[in-house]
Amino acid sequence: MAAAEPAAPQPTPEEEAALARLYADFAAQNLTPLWTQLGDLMPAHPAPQARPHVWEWQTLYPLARRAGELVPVGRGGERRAIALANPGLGGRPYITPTLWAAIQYLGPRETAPEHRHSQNAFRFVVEGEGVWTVVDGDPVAMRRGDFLLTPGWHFHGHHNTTDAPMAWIDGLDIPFVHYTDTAFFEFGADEVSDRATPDLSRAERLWAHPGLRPLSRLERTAASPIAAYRWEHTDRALTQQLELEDEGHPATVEPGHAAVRYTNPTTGGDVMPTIRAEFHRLRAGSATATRREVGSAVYQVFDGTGTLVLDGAEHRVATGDLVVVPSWCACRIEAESGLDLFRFSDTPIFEGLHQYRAAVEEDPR
Ligand code: GTQ
Ligand code: FE2
Repeated sequence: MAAAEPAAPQPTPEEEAALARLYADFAAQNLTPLWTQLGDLMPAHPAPQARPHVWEWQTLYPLARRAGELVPVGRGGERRAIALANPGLGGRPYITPTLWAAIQYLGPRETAPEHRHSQNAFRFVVEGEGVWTVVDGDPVAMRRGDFLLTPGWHFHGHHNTTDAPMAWIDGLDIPFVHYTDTAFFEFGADEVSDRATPDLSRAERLWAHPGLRPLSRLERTAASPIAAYRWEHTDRALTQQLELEDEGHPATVEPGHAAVRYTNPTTGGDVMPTIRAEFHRLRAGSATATRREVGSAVYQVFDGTGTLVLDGAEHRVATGDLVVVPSWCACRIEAESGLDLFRFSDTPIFEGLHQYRAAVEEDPR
């Protein structure tokens, strides 16, 4: 910089009064000057309102069960789904600015009616079985460890075929669609349209064969046509990554950390346009690097215990617990026992818009 800047002249009382009138006239005309908002609107790096937070499964599940006793499921309310509301987002039912996460509870023999919406949805099952979700007339069994898709504008309803309740988590892009005023919704059948209970959906019989694509379906689709990604496949992939590492072959993300991404077989990309989903497995005693990423993510512990260190604060977690990691939050995962984690995020939105960034922090040890 050149010579020292002269001190700014003090405004006169007349100038101050004129300035106050100017701001009042701005407000009256629905105008806002940039210079009073710059730091908030254009921070040096993401400064999320969403906060890191943990919801414990042992707290969530009994609350969902109480809702099952008191609140019927049916047309109008549509779903007995209880959203995880990020404490930084002013009471809105959003776990992040883009993502919805909820625990959904279906009592014995209950049915959640069919509908469709432009929001993309998935289910992930941490415990239980006996519900079939019927997606565009195709019954899809839901069991422990399965990851199930209901991409936007596909009809879907759920029914519990057993005498035991079942709960699972839903992930949707409801906040993103709400903020952008792009939502459409339609009711479907009051009952599910097909009450068959096959082990495998038609979608899986056509699509879920590793590396094999049906020649009758060569077009690219925006969302994956695979209705269910079964636990046995996910588990086997992770087990074999760790076996390869044991044998001295590179296979893991970093030492002791196996991971897979669920993909759309017609593109090789993410399962749905707005949502990325992955499964991570850490060996007992291992830890990840500390990473920051543009976009927000949610983890559900599938099995085991460990600690998530989020912007330096330690959060202990156990099976079923859900953890939200806001945009650009520094995240390190430490496994106590072996730790299995389901993860979903809004990353495809920001990759698609060329806004994605990530950084690895120096190892503090
Ligand atoms: O199961 O169809 O948690 O439409 C939120 C909206 C679940 C569902 C949710 C939904 C559903
Ligand atoms: Fe739905």
